[in-house]
Amino acid sequence: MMTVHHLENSRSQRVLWLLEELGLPYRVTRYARDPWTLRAPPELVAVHPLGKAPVITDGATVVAETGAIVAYLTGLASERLVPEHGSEARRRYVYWSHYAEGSAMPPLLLKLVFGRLAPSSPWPLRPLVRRIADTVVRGFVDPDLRRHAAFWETELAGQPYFCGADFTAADILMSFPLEAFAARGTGAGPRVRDWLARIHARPAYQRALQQGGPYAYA
Ligand SMILES: N[C@@H](CCC(=O)N[C@@H](CS)C(=O)NCC(=O)O)C(=O)O
Repeated sequence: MMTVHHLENSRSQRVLWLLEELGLPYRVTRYARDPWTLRAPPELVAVHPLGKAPVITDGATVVAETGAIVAYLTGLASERLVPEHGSEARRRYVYWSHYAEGSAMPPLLLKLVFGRLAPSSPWPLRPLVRRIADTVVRGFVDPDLRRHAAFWETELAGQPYFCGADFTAADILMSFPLEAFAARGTGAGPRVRDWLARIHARPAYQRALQQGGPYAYA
């Protein structure tokens, strides 16, 4: 049976959710973050050299990177939750599957890192570091995030899911950046809030929460 190496409060929640949606058997090994650095514990390096979550092991096969794991798992499930080849929904599926980690996550991560700069600096430097960090966030990161948030609103206009009428695995990939964005209270729009409410109400999402333990974004 495959094992999901799951880090608390992390992207790997999406893999548990997908497995629940697909009804594939799995077991979970949970890892806690370091409370101060928030890094994954060194045990994860024994599973994959980058030491990040998610990673799945399926016999001798090790698959890392959420998008690659989603492709592996939907492949095992006869492409359920993946739109048909050649359709407009499939074109959108490929786009959103890459966008989630490639475009949406970087500004969210920058916001997280710059937010931690001042608190983790030696105290005499803190006011200066805070000013620099705030300048970068206000001048560069926040405008980018506002642009992404407006884009999500436009893309969800007139259709309930990112690829169209049907829920797909691309919605699962999009969940973490949108949850992280909404959790920061940085202005999620009405369509994103509605989409979040609908995905959170899915029974498979709720079952995945039971499997994963602490998750601050639901
Ligand atoms: N693009 C990768 C990102 C993996 C990643 O950064 N995972 C985070 C969890 S949200 C992690 O393991 N962080 C802990 C660390 O870097 O020590 C993916 O989607 O799998």
